[in-house]
Amino acid sequence: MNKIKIMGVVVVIGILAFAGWSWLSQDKQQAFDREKILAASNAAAVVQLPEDYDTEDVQVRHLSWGKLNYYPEMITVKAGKKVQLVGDLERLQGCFRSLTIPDLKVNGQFAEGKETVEFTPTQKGTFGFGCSMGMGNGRLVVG
Ligand SMILES: [Cu+2]
Repeated sequence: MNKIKIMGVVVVIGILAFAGWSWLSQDKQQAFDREKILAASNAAAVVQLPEDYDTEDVQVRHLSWGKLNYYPEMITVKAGKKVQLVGDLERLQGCFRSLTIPDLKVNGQFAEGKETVEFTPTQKGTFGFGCSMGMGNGRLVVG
């Protein structure tokens, strides 16, 4: 009788230990995956772009893809001068290569061999931009 009780206790302890171990290791695995995802996402957020610059008749600005959104999320230009938006084709993929600024009636497309979208803002203000499907959201500030 005693032997059976002891065996029962041992079996219960064994089951609990196994359940606890698998629960713990699963938790660790998930934590590891989360860290990996976060690290990858942070690495992806580090975007290296050429310097923006202005000449007498054009304002050159660069646009890329950062962390789940366009990068930079805000582009500042002056009214009345042509804007040349240079798309980072390496990071802008799929529909994010289409760029719309609805308020300014800009419907542009970054493509291999034609990586710029040009327009001349005439009115001052802040205008939203995004892809043609309305994903990603940035602001063009015209001063
Ligand atoms: Cu899109």
